[in-house]
Amino acid sequence: MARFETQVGIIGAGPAGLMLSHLLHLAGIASIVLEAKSRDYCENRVRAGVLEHTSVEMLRSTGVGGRLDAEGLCHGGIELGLQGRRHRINFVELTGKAVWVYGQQEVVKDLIARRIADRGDLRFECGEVSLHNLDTSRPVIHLQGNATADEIHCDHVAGCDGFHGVSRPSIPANVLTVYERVYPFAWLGILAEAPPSREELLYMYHDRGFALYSMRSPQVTRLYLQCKPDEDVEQWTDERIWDELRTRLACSDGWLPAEGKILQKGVTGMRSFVVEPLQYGRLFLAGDAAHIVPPTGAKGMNLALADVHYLADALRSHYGENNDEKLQRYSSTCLRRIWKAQRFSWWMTSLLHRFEEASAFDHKRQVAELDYVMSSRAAAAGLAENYVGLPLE
Ligand code: RFL
Ligand code: PHB
Repeated sequence: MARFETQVGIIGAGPAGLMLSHLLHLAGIASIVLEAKSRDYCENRVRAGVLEHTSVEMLRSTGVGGRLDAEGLCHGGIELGLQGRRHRINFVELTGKAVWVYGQQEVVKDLIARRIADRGDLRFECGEVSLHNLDTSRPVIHLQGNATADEIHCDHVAGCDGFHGVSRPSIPANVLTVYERVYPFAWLGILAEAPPSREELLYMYHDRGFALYSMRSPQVTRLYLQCKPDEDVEQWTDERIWDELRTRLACSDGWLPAEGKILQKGVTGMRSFVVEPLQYGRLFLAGDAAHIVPPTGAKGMNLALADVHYLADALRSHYGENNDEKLQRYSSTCLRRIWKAQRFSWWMTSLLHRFEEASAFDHKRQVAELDYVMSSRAAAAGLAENYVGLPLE
C-alpha cells in the first residue's frame, strides 16, 4: 500500500475539479486530482457549450483563456422563437455583457494542459475511490486499483465527481436534504458536421416540442429536440432527425438549418436537483455532485466553476490567514447562487417546452408568457441578466 500526503484531495477531473486544482495551485496550495476515467475520455466528452461572462473572466484572469479568446465564439444575444417568428434578446444592450460558445471539453483540455505544465498531480483511471474519516481533521482517500491499493491523507476533500460520483453518497443520508424535480421529457442532442447558418443560439417553442439550435465551432452545429424521457435513440434515423428539426425550427422568413453528417447523437434526461448542505466535516461538494439543472438555462458548467471559485477562496483564507469563516459559510454562500440558477433554469424550461399534461389554460398562459418576453424590454432584461450570469458576490 503506497501512502501519499496532500492538502486537498480532489475527486473528479471535470470542470469543477480541474479548476479548483488550478486555483489552489495559484494560491500555493497542494492538491491531488483523482479521476476514474482516462484523460482521453474526459477530453472528448461532449457536454455543455455556453460560458457565462463570469466564467470567461475566471478563465482569463487565471491564465487559461488563451484558446478561448482565439477559438471561442462571442455571442451578444440569443434568439427566441414562437409560431414561426423569431425575436433577438440583445444581451449587450440589456446588460453590457455577452456569453461565449466554447465546448466544455475544450475548457477541460485547457485546464488539463495547464495543470500538467504546472506539474500538477492528476491521476486518471485511478481505480475505485472511497472516502474515510471525513468528520476528523485528517480524512483519508482509499484507491483500489487492479493490483494496487493507495492511501491519500489530506486536510480537506473536494467532491467534484459529478452526479453519479462517490462523494455525495459518502455523506450520511440523515445529514442531507434533497430537493428534486424530474421533468416529463428529455433532449435528443446531435452534433452535426455543418457550418452554423445562424449567428447565435435559437431557442424555439413549437407545438411538437422544444428545439434548440446551437453550435460548437465554425464547422460544427449542435442541435437538440425535446423528446420522451425513455426515447430510443435507435428509432431516430438521420433523416427523421433533420425532418423534425426542419419542422420545429421553420420560420416565416424561410430560414432552415444547414444540414450535414450527424457525428453523435444521444438522449439526456432533465432534472432539477439540489442537496443541502454542501459540506460534511472536511468534505466539500462542488458542481454536479451537489446540484443538477435542466440544460435550458445553460448553467451547469458555470455553476460548477462558481462553486470552486468560492471553495478556493475559502481554502486560501484557511491556509493563508488561519481563518475558517469562509469555509464555514461555503455551503450557504454557494446555495444562494445555486437557487437563483435553479429558478432560472426551471423558468426557461417551463417557458419553452411542450407539457403534454398541461391544461388548455396553462398552455395559453405559457404561450402568452413567451410572447411577453419576446415583446417587453423589461421581461427580456430579466432573462438576459440571468443568462449572462449573476455577478460573483
Ligand atoms: P462532471 O463534468 O460530471 O465531472 C465529474 C468528474 O468526476 C469523475 N468521476 C469520478 N472520479 C473518481 N471517482 C469516482 N467515483 C468518480 N465518479 C465520477 C467523472 O468521470 C468526471 O470526469 O462534473 P462537474 O465538474 O461538476 O461539471 C459539471 C458539468 O459537467 C455539467 O454541469 C454541464 O455539462 C451541464 N451542461 C451544461 N452546462 C452549462 O453550463 N452550459 C450548457 O450549455 C450545458 N449544456 C450540459 C449541457 C450537460 C449535458 N449533459 C450531457 C448532462 C448539455 C448536456 C447535453
Ligand atoms: C449546447 O450548445 O450544448 C447548449 C447550448 C445552450 C443550452 C444547452 C446546451 O441551453
